[in-house]
Amino acid sequence: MAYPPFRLTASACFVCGEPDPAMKPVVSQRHSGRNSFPPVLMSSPLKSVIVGTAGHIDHGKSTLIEALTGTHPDRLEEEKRRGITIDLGFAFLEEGSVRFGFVDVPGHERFVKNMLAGASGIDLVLLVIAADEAIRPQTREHFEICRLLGVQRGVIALTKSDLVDADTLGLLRLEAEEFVKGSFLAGAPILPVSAKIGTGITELQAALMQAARELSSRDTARYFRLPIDRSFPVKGFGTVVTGTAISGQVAAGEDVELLPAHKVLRVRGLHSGGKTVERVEAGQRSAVNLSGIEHTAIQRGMVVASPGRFRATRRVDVRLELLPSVPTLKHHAKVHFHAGTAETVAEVYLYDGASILPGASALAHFKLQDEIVLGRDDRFIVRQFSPVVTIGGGAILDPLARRPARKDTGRIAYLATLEKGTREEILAALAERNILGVSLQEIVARTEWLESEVRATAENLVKTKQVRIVASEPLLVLSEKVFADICEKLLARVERFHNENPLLPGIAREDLRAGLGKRVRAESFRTALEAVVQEKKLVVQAELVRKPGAEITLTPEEERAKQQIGEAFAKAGLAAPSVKEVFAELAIENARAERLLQILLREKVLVRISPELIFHAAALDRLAALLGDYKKA
Ligand SMILES: Nc1nc2c(ncn2[C@@H]2O[C@H](COP(=O)(O)OP(=O)(O)OP(=O)(O)O)[C@@H](O)[C@H]2O)c(=O)[nH]1
Ligand SMILES: [Mg+2]
Repeated sequence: MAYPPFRLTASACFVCGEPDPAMKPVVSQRHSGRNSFPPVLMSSPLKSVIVGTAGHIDHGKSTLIEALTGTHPDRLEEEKRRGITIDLGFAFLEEGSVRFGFVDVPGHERFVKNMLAGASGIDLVLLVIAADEAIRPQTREHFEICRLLGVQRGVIALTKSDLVDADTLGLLRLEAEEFVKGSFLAGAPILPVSAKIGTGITELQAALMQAARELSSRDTARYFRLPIDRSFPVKGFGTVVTGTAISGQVAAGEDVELLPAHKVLRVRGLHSGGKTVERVEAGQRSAVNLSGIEHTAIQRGMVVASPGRFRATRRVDVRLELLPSVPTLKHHAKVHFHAGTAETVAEVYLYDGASILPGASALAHFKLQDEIVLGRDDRFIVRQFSPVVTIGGGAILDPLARRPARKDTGRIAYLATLEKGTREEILAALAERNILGVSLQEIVARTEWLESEVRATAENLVKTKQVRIVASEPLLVLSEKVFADICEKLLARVERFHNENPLLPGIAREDLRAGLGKRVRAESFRTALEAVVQEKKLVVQAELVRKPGAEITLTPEEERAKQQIGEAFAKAGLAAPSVKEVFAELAIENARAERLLQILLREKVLVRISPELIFHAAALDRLAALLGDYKKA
C-alpha cells in the first residue's frame, strides 16, 4: 500500500506544530538559526537529548532558549501579547553528535499543570534562576517536580546576570549550591548567563553538551509509547500529534494504538528535530502524522503506542512520597494526579495507616477519575486538591491494580516484590495472585517486558517448578500451586462421581470441566487433565474420564434385573413397552434400574428413539430388514 509522501514543506512544521494556516514557514526567522536543517529521510545516528526548562515566572527561560537555539519557544498569540509563557514551547539544536530537543515550560503558578506535561519526558533540566530575584516559589516547585519525576542530571543557569554585580552573583551561586545540596543537581554546573548581552551562552552550551554525553542512551528496544502533548491539523496531511517518545520506536507506515480511545491508526509520516524522518525513537521530540482520525478526537494526555501492548487504567498501586513541607495526607484524600502528559483526579487509598506524614513515603492505591495509560516505574506527581500545590509524587508499581480488598492480605508483599524483585520473582508473584493464570498480554501491559523476556522468565520459572506454561500460543502461565490445586480438584471430582454413580463408567469430560467453574480456563483444564493422565491417576476414554480400575461391578441382583430389562424389550419387539411398565416388574428400586437402563443404552442393547420410546436393538434390526425387502419388492 502506498502512502503519500510526508515532507517538511514551507508551510508545515510538525514539530513547532503551528496549525495551518497560521503556520510559519520552516525557513523563517524562528528557524533561521543553527537548527534549520535540510530535510533528510532517514533516522539519524545522533544522540537525542531532551532538555526541559524549569524556574519561576519571568526568570528568562524562554529568552534563554532563544539565545541557545535561535528559536523563541513562545508560539501562542496570547503569550506574545502578555509576554509570559502559557503552554509548552519547543526548539532544537544540533551540536556535534547530540541533537537537543528543548521543552520550554511556563513559570506562572497557574500553569504548573502545563509544565508537568512537558517535564515528564525530559533527560536534563535547565534550572533557571534570575540573578535579580534569586530562588522563588516556582523555582522550588519545579525543582521538586524534576526530582520526583526522577530527572537525573541538569545545569543551573543564573540568568539576567547583566542586572547584578559580581558580589551578588557570588552570593546567588552559594544560595543555589545550598538549594540543590544532596539532590540530583548537587555538583551540577552553575553558570551565570545573560541572554541580553550574550555572555555565558557558549559556556552553557558546553555544559549541556557535557551533561548530554554523560547520559546513557534510552532503550529503543522496548515497546513504543509516546504521550501526546498536542494534536492539530496540517493542510494536506490531516492530523498530527506531537510529544516526546518515551520508549521504543516507530516507523512511517506502521500502526500505532491511540489510547485510551482504543483505535489502531496508521502512521503516515514522522518528523523529528524539524525534519522528516523514517523512524522516531525513545528520547526524541516527535511529530506523528496519523491517518483515519480527526485532530479534535485526540487530546493531551492520550498516548500512541505499539498496538496491544499497553492498557488504559483507572486503578494503580504506587509508592507515594510526600514533600517535607506539606500537610499530612489522609486516607481517602482527593488529589490532582499527573503522569506523562495526562492529568486527572485521584482518590488515595493507603494500605498501611491512616495518613502519610510530611517527608515520608508509603504504598498507596489511586482510583483515577479518568482512564490513563501508565506503565510500571512511570513517575507521577500529585498536587493538593485545593489550593492546588505540588505535594508529592512517586512511581507506579502496578499499573493494572485491582480494587483494594481487606481479604487481599498478600497485596503489600506483592507490591514490595514489584518494587524490588527480579523478573522471576515478579512473574512468580503475579501468577500466584491470578488463579486464572496470566496471559502474555497481561504480563506485558503490567511490566513492559518484551515478549521474548516474558517467555524467557516463564521458562526459568518452569525449571524451578514455580509456574506451569499451560498454553504457549498465546502464552498462559499458571502458578505451580494453582496448577496443583486444579489437578487435585479434578481427582476429587472424578472420585466423587464414581462414588455417586457406581454404575456409570466415568464422567463426561465436559461435565468435569463445567464442575470446576469459571475460575479454570479451558487451557488450564486441558493441561491439568493431561498431567494427571500422564501420572496414571486418571484415564480418558473417548469423551469419558474415569479412575484407573474403576470398572463397573454389578451385584447378582443387579445382573438379574439388567437381564430382565433386556428381555422385556426383546420380547415386546416393535410393540415397545414403557420404561415404567418394565421397571414395575423388577426386584430393585427405580433409581438403580434407571442406571441399568443407561448401561444397556450405552452397550447399544437398547436404542432410545425419543425420550419415551425405547426399542431392543434386535427389533430395530428386524424392522430395517423388513423395510429393505419391502423396497426391493
Ligand atoms: N536584562 C535582561 N533581561 C532578560 C534576560 N533574559 C530575559 N530577560 C527579560 O526578562 C523577561 C522575561 O523573560 P522570559 O524569557 O519571557 O521569562 P520566562 O522565564 O520564560 O517567563 P515565563 O515563561 O512566563 O515563566 C523578558 O522581558 C526578557 O526580555 C537577560 O539576560 N537580561
Ligand atoms: Mg517563558
